[in-house]
Amino acid sequence: MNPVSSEVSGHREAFRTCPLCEATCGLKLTIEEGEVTRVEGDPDDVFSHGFLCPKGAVLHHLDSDPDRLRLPQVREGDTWRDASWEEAFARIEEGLMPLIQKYGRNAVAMYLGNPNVHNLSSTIYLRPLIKTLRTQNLFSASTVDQMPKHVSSGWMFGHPRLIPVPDIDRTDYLLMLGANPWVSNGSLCTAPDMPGRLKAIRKRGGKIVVVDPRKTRSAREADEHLWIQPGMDALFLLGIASTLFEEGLVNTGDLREHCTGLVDVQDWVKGFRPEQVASHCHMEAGTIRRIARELTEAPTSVVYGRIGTCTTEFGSLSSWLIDVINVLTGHLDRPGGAMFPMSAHSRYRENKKPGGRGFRTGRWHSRVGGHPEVMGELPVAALAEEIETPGEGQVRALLTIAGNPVLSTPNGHRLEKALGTLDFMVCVDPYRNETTRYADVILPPPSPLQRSHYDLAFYDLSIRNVANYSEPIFPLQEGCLEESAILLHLIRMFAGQDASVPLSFVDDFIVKQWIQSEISAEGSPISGREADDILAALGDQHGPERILDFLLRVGPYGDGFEPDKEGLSLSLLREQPHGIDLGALEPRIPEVLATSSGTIELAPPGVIPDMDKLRQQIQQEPTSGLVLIGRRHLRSNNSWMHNLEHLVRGKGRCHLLIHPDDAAPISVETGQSVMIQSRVGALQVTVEVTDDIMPGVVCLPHGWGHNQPNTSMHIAASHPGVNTNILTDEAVMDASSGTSVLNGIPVEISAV
Ligand SMILES: Nc1nc2c(c(=O)[nH]1)N[C@H]1C(S)=C(S)[C@@H](COP(=O)(O)OP(=O)(O)OC[C@H]3O[C@@H](n4cnc5c(=O)[nH]c(N)nc54)[C@H](O)[C@@H]3O)O[C@H]1N2
Ligand SMILES: Nc1nc2c(c(=O)[nH]1)N[C@H]1C(S)=C(S)[C@@H](COP(=O)(O)OP(=O)(O)OC[C@H]3O[C@@H](n4cnc5c(=O)[nH]c(N)nc54)[C@H](O)[C@@H]3O)O[C@H]1N2
Ligand code: SF4
Ligand SMILES: [Mo]
Repeated sequence: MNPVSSEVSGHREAFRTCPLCEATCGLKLTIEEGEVTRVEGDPDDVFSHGFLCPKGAVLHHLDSDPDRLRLPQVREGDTWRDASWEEAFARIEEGLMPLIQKYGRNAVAMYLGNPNVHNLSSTIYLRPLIKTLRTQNLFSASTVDQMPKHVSSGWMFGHPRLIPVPDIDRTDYLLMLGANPWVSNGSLCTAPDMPGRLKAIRKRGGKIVVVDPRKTRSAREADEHLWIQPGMDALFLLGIASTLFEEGLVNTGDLREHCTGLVDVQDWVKGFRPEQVASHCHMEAGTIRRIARELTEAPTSVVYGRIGTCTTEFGSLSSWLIDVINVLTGHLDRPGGAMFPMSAHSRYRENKKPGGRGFRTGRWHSRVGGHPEVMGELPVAALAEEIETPGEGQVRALLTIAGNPVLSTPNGHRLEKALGTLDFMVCVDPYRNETTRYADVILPPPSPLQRSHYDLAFYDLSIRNVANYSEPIFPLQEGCLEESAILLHLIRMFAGQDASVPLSFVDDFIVKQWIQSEISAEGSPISGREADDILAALGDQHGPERILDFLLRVGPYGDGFEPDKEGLSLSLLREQPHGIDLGALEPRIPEVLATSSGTIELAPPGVIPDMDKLRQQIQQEPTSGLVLIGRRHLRSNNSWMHNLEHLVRGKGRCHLLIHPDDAAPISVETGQSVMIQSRVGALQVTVEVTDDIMPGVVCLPHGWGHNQPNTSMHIAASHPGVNTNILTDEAVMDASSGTSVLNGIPVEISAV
């Protein structure tokens, strides 16, 4: 299908931020005769300076993919048909509202997937949707990803979104655990052109050390690669922290006056000397000590950990230790260390005193497993049991938005079975895939080229303060709905309003709530002003643009709605298609701290149970046996981009990496198949024998397994691969955050 363009003929260039991953690269699109004919990196983008990866280069293929749904789909038995939006919403109302009336709001669960955080409409309208649905059964991809980092940030800094990012452009020493930014392009560290920025560290005489059970591209490009037993980062980090105290290397500098709990930390880490932890990590004690010293000897240094440290049993503990070490070396909140961004849309308060309400979890618990709520969410690993288990509060319906939990969450088989038993399921998704094939109704959002973009999520995790707004490349195709409008329909329905209430009324209500909360906030630039005046100043804008404009104008660089003040606004951003660079990160402690004490709370009680567990674990022999970890590929993006021919063609990639020492006993060679079995599942997969993986570890990527009936992704189906999350175990998680253990899964392998 040809994209509709505002230009019927001729040639034009357009610029937009790539919404696919956290790197936020600027893209330059060439449009001829109403079609995108080329996507390049935008050389003038203030942040990415022309960088792009193979996924960004085919962004337009998502737009033209014939399998991408353009119209709502309703299911009749095992077949699907197009439906009008009116019919689709009516069917949803008939399906969901009686369940809510009969069983209460918790009967409807919601799962929010990863692309939501790359979408302006979702980052704005999901919050009111969550508020109006008011279910305790809220799940998201966060609990198969970064939730441990939210928890440790909540504990230490008082707010789960206060995540310090490694200042990689200025650091002299980067200790990187469980991340492969050469391939992932960075995560919880928004920095387009990660490869270039990492190379620059070494070029200026700095050092990079990578800790990973696999010799990844990032490990190869580093000065040093250290193998680690999967799941044991917490012990390695405890070894470093104990060395810093023992060898008198702790130097918190002028952070000292803003920290509490230092003495407790010293006491807690004592029992984890490198000599006590090394064998469990598969490291040398001397190496751990040396790394600890190097972190303090370098003029600036930073420890950065990502998904390999989060999706393990001690994810929150590891995330906490990473920032503890950054404090102990005196590099938290300092250039070249780990710093807090100040995005253009952040809620900055003039003269704010440090401190706030602090961070709490466990305001409710999951019904079956008793898991504590974290940031309003329950662990997605518990979704299946909440659907399966009868009784009051049972989940009977599911709304997924931009998620594919069948492929991306543990024990996919169990979840699939559970989805098949639901009374009703709705998916907001552009594809009929492994998850959405269970839906009664699928509501498709427009393609990325038909929507605007501003990265509300990732400019808060960015290594520079940057703002960039992208206009849609093409107008909305006829018959399509903006994703914001889809969400507003759902909000209106859950708020108990019928179609006689215009969506614009619901939208006005939402923007007025934003305005009201800002007006009543102390230190806000519009504190005490009249709501109607602010609303009037926003003019005739609507939808996400109006709210974005509002956020920018009351933000730290905004005009504060002062007629004579110069400052950021959406209209100003619209004039800058290559973005605006707002500068390098600056120290923000103590103003930024939101703990109840107003300090960095270094010794949160939440870490104690896991420390006790580890203390016992190191008394015993290290466990042996094969464990499974994951990996990513540059041409892949979780589960959903395998329908683009350019990204999947060539040699298959969904194979199991195995060390020669582990392949020999079962006599398998590269290209042969093995059975791999875990507690929860088994599958057959082709192996690649390589010493890029540690002995005792095997590695399989996630996001594959596309050969399912009743899906409609033809290219993906012809490159199916296998679903590694058939093997991952829903019963094991990081208890503090509810995050699944996706790395370090015990498995057995046999030849077939
Ligand atoms: N090309 C591409 N880019 C992506 C994505 C994608 O699918 N493809 N996904 C995006 C998303 S959603 C995210 S969250 C980010 C993730 O970004 P990253 O965190 O950089 O993700 P990975 O590339 O999976 O790197 C994780 C590394 O952890 C290692 N590892 C596994 N277990 C352990 C362990 O116990 N300890 C240590 N130290 N290391 C371990 C793995 O071998 C792997 O090299 O990437 C984003 N970018
Ligand atoms: N074993 C293992 N499992 C993992 C991981 C791992 O490292 N190992 N990584 C985990 C991580 S970090 C993540 S983030 C999760 C991802 O988990 P999910 O978010 O559940 O899965 P995705 O594959 O990102 O699927 C995204 C879905 O959103 C749809 N979509 C794409 N764009 C849009 C849009 O604009 N609007 C809407 N409404 N829908 C859209 C796609 O069609 C797809 O169905 O997977 C996790 N699973
Ligand atoms: S690195 Fe990420 S943001 Fe940049 S082009 Fe690739 S997918 Fe897009
Ligand atoms: Mo993720």
